[in-house]
Amino acid sequence: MSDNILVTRSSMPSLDEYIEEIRPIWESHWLTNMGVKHKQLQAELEEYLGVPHVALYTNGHLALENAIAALNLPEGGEVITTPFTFASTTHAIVRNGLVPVFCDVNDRDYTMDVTKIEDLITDRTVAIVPVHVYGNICDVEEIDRIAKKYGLKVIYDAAHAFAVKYKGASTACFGDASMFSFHATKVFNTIEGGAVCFKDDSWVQLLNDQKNFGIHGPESVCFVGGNAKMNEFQAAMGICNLRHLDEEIAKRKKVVERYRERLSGVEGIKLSAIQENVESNYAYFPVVFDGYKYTRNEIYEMLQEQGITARKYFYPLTNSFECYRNYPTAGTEKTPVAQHLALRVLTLPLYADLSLDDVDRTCDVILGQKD
Ligand code: T4K
Repeated sequence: MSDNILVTRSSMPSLDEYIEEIRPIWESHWLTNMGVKHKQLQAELEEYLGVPHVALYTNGHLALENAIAALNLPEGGEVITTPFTFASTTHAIVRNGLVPVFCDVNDRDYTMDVTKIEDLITDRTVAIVPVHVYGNICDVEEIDRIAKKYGLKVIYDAAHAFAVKYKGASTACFGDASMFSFHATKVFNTIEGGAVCFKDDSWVQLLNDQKNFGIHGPESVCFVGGNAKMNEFQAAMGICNLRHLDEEIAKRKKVVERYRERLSGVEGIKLSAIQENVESNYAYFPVVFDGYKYTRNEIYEMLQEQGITARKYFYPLTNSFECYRNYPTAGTEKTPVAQHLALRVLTLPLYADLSLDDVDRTCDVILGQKD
């Protein structure tokens, strides 16, 4: 049993395996700009996810920002999204000159409450950016129906949902595009990294140019692009980690099962619903303390005292951020379910190598069974 328990811990290959993978990079001196490892990882991910196209990025945030930019939406257009997420989702919308309109979430799996979307649509609405929060899958069928009815674009923030399947299909298949984060804290990591998955063939060149300064050929710069390329060392880490991913997810599953065994049915403790037709990646284990003998903040402190780190993902809501104070669409009162959750949720330690003893130690503190 370890002393301190972190909220998560990066999955890594053995050092020998990584060295073997980076040796050709070292020997060739080709470090970035869509080199051999970049192309290899891209092809492996297209096959793993069963999608026609994957574009790789240096991080998930730039992947999302670029995917939204590729839609070429009119400045000031409204984008329906959720505030129960990491800062990145809302920032990616705003940094594209668009206005976030916050939809509440449901209290079963914490994804966008699809019954509230249509009420938020105006003649300025241009897109929906839902979040598969904690790896829980949004109601993709209803979102698709609404998007078609009103002619809206859909980009999924699937940062947490890599390797999740719905009805046998990868989460990468839904909407106009899906973004994954491959950050060190994610189920699958490339140190920092991200991807956009899409079906439209015309986006292949567009996304390539966009993440490489808008350079279209040796003497042609066709638009104002940026720099968001994944480098060769990141790609090599991804190639190694992908080999072990299924095994890592199986280990995470055991951790989650133990948490559920210990915490299910306890009065005042609510666990995220197990979704039908979904193969989970066991990315996060959120617990909502609602009417429990201790408050969320008390539990957080009690765990800290025992050297156990939990996280208040996602508190505060993005619609309460200082930088959005002047937006008429901001304000937590417009998303009461999300606010209720944000004040009560803790995500517990979860990673592939977390021992079941450490899960028990965490649960003992929560249940007040620590002497
Ligand atoms: N959309 C959503 C819904 C997201 O959640 C995120 C990112 C994004 C978009 C954007 O994707 P990226 O641009 O990040 O690819 C973390 C991550 O930095 C962030 O990726 C993630 N979501 C967010 C939910 O959490 P922090 O600040 O909470 O992480 P930090 O540094 O406190 O680390 C937490 C624990 O992880 C540490 O206690 C130990 C472990 N750790 C951390 C690092 C950095 C490792 O084991 N290895 C490491 O290298 O933000």
